[in-house]
Amino acid sequence: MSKEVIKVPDLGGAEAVEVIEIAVASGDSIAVDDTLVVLESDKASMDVPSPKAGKVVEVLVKEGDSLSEGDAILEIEIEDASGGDDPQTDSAEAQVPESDAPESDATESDDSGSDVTESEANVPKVEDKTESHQSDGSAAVETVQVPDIGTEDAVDIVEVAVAVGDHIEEGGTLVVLESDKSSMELPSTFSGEVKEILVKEGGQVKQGDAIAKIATNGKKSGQEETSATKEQATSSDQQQPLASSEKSLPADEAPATDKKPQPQSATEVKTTLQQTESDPSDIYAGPAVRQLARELGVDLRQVKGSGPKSRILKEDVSEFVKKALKQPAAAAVGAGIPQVPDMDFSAFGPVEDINLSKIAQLTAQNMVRNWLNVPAVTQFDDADITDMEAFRKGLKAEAEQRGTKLTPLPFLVLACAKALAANPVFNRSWHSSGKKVIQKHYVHIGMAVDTPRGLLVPVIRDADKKGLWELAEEINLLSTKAREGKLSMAEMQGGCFSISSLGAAGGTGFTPIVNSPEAAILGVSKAAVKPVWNGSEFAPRQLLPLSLTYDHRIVNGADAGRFMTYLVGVIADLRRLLL
Ligand code: CAO
Repeated sequence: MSKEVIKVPDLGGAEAVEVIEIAVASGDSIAVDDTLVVLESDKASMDVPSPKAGKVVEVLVKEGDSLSEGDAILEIEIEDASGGDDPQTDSAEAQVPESDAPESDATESDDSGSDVTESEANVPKVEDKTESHQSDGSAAVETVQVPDIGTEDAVDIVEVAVAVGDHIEEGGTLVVLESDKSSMELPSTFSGEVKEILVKEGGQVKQGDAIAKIATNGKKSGQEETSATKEQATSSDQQQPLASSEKSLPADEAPATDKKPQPQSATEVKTTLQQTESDPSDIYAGPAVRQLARELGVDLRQVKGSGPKSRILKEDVSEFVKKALKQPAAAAVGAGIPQVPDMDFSAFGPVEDINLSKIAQLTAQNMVRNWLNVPAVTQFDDADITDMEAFRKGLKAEAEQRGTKLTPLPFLVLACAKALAANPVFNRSWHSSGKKVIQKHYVHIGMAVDTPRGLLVPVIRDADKKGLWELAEEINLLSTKAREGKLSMAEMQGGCFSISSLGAAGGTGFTPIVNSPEAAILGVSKAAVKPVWNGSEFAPRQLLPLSLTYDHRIVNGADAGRFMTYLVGVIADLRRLLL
């Protein structure tokens, strides 16, 4: 058991780099390569990994401290000296893990003469990796490639910062890359017009991969360089890796004396954090925070940073998640919409809490979802059901013989099924891509059933192929099952269109909410006998108020007019169902 002090590794000459995050606490057990602290300059952030496994005795720095190479970070107690890198020393410098360093570095040493481990944390410089198709001063198309980013592993492309046709200046950001430990902007090595983007957001790239083609005005970046400089830049011993971008700071952080001669071209890769004050959509967060956000599925653009310069801290991400989890499920559907505050109604009189059933909670969520997602329009009309009612009443005795109940509803289901078949636009569903709708070639009709536990919508399959008796029996069966809580999930799925019949309850009209992803819903109100002008006189007719709410993304007003006209037509004259 021995104690060691872990120190800041070679920062490529950078000094006074801020501690933005302390990833461990006294008493923590840590493994080799676990992040101890995150350092950040104005251009880069880096995790400092532990070179030793053991138990943290004391953290010797605090957030906001400025550190330079060799400064003590923490004291660690090592159980087994053999577990460390160098049991001979009483202190250990945090190092870049072997796996992060390109093999070619294994035999190199940096300016300071320190060994490979230190050189790995070196100034990020890369050779010019671009390919010129033409270099005679006329227009040329250059391919920008991923430079040495200090790892042979593929890294994620989290942002493509340009579009085809954009003009980009040399040094302007082309893409933002992110590994599990750092993020870096990859600058263009040319000025010119972006001709082609060869990568996409969400993809991955490795050193040498082509990123984009830039049409330059013939002047290749670094063309002014002497050939000697160029040679130097491309020679193997100049291939200073991006020093494992996770571990190094940009060259301009290092004192001039520490820098190796570099070509004057834009071959320097700046491992800048995505931070520009001019663009508030940029995310200002360190790699550890980004990783946490990725793990939790948090969109960092929605998180308010509480750190210096509004940097997003781990606590901000945790707080964001906690808040999101506390939101009532229904409210979460309308995220971003101001909440109606809960009130203490007891201040105004006696109150009681009534817990909602699962069905009622789910219905509330679906209603909010559909209300917020569907641009809905409701169209009204009255169907003349005088003849239909006469016919229905004439069938009453037969219905009783059959042991069933024949209400207006089976007629309406059949009429809607036929109207749907005749107006297929109503049998479509919106696709979330916003680029297509889905046409259904079956006609399943849902019917809203009021049950003691809440609203349920069983579905009558292939309603257009069924006769009145069959429909009446199915409606009775499904509504009984709904009220008794015996509906299966399958019996509530697959609807193309819904009917909400409040006729028995009363009312002259209402605007039902579309049961999305269906395109429309028919509201049925209470039938009433009213005087209707027949051309020569007012005659008493039984009118059924109908309200058709439709998703205006799928259905146009003219479509709705045609549907309604067809519907009231077949209801008024059932013989039309035969046509
Ligand atoms: N106008 C006048 N009377 C009507 C009518 C209308 N539009 N619709 C039905 N009636 C009559 C029926 O004919 C029946 O009377 P008779 O027995 O004398 O024939 C009586 O009202 C009761 O009908 P019912 O409600 O038992 O049967 P139904 O087939 O009309 O409806 C069902 C079945 C399951 C749809 C219904 O019971 C129900 O639950 N409706 C509520 C739907 C709902 O809650 N919608 C709101 C959804 S959220 O917007």
